Amino acid sequence: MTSNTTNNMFVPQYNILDDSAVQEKNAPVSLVDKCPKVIASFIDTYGYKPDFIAHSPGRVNLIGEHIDYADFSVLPLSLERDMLCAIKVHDLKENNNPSITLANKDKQRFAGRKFDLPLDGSPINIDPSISDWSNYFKCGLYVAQLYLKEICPEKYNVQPLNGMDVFCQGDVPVGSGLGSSSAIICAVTLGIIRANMGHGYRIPKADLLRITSVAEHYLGVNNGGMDQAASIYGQRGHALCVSFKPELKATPIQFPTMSLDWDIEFIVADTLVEVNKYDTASTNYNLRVVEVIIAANILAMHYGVVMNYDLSSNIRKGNLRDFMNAYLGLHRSQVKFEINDSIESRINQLELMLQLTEECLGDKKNGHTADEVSKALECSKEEFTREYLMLFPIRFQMLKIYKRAKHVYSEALRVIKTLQLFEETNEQTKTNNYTFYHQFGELMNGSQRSCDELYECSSVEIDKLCEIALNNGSYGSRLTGAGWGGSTVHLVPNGPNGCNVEHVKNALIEQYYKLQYPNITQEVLDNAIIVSKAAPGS
Ligand code: NG1
Ligand code: MG
Repeated sequence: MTSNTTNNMFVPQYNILDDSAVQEKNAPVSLVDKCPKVIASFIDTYGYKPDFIAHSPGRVNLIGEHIDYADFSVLPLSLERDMLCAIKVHDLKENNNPSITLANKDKQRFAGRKFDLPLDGSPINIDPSISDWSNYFKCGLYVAQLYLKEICPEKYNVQPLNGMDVFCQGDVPVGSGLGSSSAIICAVTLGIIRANMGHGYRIPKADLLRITSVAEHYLGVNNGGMDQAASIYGQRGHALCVSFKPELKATPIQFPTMSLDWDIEFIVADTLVEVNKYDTASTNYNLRVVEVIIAANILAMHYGVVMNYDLSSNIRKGNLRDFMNAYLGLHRSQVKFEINDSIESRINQLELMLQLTEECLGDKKNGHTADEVSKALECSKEEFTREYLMLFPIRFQMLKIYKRAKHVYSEALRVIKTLQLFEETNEQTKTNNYTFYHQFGELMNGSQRSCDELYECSSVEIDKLCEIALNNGSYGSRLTGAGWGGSTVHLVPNGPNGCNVEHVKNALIEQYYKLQYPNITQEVLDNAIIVSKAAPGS
């Protein structure tokens, strides 16, 4: 079938998610383009048409780095890069031996797979020790099946799921911190639910987030749920405020409108330096996690408060958010501001935490030794080692408690100030608010400085990309994701003819990519720079 006929045959309709996406009458431009292609590939592979397409995007974090594991809100955005799964459900009559066939557009990296579904409705087996793309599919399948058992126990506790043929087509770069794994998991989960519950069933987004946020745990990844929240709740023209306490949720916040012929876009530029976040010899994501847990416990000891934390978490120690809540609970009557959820109060709370950090930890700005930490925690070195240093494999010379805590509280404060900026600008209902973007850019730059100087998670390559972008018209430039390599994000105004975006993009190509990687191919370059507005979610 030619792409012309497929073009006419597919009219995207939203009919499974319960809220915003359903109301969106027109499909996003990028999907109008991609859907006919995935349908054509499906037909090429299987010889017949799919029943439907499930879709979920990747994400970039705009501000709020390395604070999700301290339970402070972060501000990601879903990208116009996504995973599409075209699916044909097998005829029920032929379903006495149900199976799933998987094909992927990128056959080279992701070869075809086929597996049977247990006949008695028991869950599929996932082996985290093998690294295969079908494991992500299986994670989606697994949590979808648990959900189906929850809503229709009489059926799904005894019956197998429907068999199906699947064709996956994704353009979220894999392994550069843009949420490719959650894009596939969310798309698959939706697809499985639709394939079994049929066309009329609508899953609430909150349920989809609840079930997918833990899906990667079956592969041994203890992620926090920011990626899935962004993928599911994405909305055109909106960033998302993902918060973790009292529960995981994502609230869309609208970007202020610009004048008619100006628009704002984000450039996401990959350093092309791949990092193994969990490598103890180099970057040490886990060391940061341990340092901020220690910081929370030293603060709690110093100020005589008892932290109240989630016992179900695998780190039963309390974090910097737990310390803040415990401290404010104890000193409610002494603090000079009202404690509530308003932006003003949250700013006051975080400013107070920054003061306490100075007061309690500021005499050791360059770090604590293990002996000094044990003393501050009033425990023996053995106890300290057992309780804190065995949480994850880590190596260190000094524990940079002060710097890490200062980053977390100041970064959480920058997120709140960004929210405040959105709120104030939207209230003014100005249509042409460049001040907003300058101030937002400044906060992004502040985040980058803090990641560099206090959290020490930037790199020469990240710094270079940010410098070039800022010198060529970006309002704000910073690393996104864990850092030490991976991707950067740049806030860029897009004028008539796309002049500024093109200008920044060309500068990055000429001054970074071509110098750093003289033999870079066009294909690698095309994948390294993504220009995207906020895209709709699953
Ligand atoms: P990336 O590098 O985008 O996978 C990681 C963590 C996030 C968050 C950021 C830093 C994983 C799977 N994700 O993101 O939860 O902590 O670093 O803000 O490790
Ligand atoms: Mg991931």
